[in-house]
Amino acid sequence: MIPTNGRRSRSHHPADFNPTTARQHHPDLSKLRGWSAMMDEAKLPEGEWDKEKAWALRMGLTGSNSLEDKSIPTFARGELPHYAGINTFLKAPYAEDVQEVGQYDATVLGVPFDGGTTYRPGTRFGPQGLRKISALYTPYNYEMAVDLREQMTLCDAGDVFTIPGNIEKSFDQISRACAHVFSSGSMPIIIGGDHSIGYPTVRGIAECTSKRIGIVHFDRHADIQEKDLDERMHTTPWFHATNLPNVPPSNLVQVGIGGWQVPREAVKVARERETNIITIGDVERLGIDKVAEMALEMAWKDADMVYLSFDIDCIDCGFVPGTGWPEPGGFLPREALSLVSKIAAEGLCGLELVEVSPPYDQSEITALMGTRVIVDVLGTMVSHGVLGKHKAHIDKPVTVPMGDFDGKRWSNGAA
Ligand SMILES: [Mn+2]
Repeated sequence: MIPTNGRRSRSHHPADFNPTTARQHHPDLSKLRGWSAMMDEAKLPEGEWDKEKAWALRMGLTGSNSLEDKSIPTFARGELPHYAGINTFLKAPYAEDVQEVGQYDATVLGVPFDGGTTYRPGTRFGPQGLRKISALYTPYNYEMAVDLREQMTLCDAGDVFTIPGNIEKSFDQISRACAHVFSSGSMPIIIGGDHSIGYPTVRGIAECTSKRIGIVHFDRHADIQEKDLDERMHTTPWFHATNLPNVPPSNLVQVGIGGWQVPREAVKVARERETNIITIGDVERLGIDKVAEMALEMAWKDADMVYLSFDIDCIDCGFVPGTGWPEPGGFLPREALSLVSKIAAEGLCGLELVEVSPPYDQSEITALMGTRVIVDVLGTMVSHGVLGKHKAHIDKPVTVPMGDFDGKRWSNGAA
């Protein structure tokens, strides 16, 4: 039984209701999401939160005698307080031993690499920037009526060891890490890093399956030329990704493209390969719902799973100043969040959030927007029951052996 708190009665006209004299702006509250979300909260479990609080007391000692709330430990552990702690993404458990990621529905993987940047650097600090500001979120979303802590398992595996100044070695490290996470069955959530990582992330996933992968790519830029400044930079990921045998360009959907920063070289490749470009003007004319429908149709056509690559610069640069190539005229935040949720609702095999550059950020708003995209995607996938749907298509498991390291992880003493 859901407590209605007497509010449902407002939707029923009382006997003395007179439509001619009654004021008309008292809505039927039961038609508002504000009301139904309030009711839906009562249906969510909270056992994991109880477990986390018990764990925090065990890990951080019970609190001082003077505290009335006996769930508060002496040392900050777990979600609370939001301003304290050693931050993982969303304060998820740190999977220090990456052999354990398969125990989680999804794994956050930082890729601190900006060696593919052709203008503003700094995205190597993106993973740290997102983790830091992600601490202000709770795992619960009121409007969606989801609680990620209760309804899914998430870990943060830390960062890939990238090699500054060597793009190709970094790509190899990134592909290996992504293949490890993906083949474990956990959905990789990759935090960049510049957009050059789009190629090695998809390559790592693609090698774990014989099935066909579609890509939905949010960006102001097309990112599909072969080389830039003689290397595979952040302007080139989709040229190389769509060369992979199971990642055909016909399943690449590029949304939000436009402005004065799309190189002609990229347009030529997009034309030759017949990728699908939906400009920001198209979005304006057709509307979010129609664009979502079209993008899903093209990305999923004969494909078995879809990967989402979200460049934060697809949002108008007034909202995301901390990025590598700012371009005015992009999505408004509510449009981008709405569209990305509609894409995620059909299921994803992986997500990357790239091009957040904290050194250029103001008040962490760009990192906050990036965090929001990730949690909205997760919340949508949980509420639509599609998290893990892609697992059925992992048919080429990759073994990433532990190697010969067998010593202690930490020692202050003599060897
Ligand atoms: Mn871009």
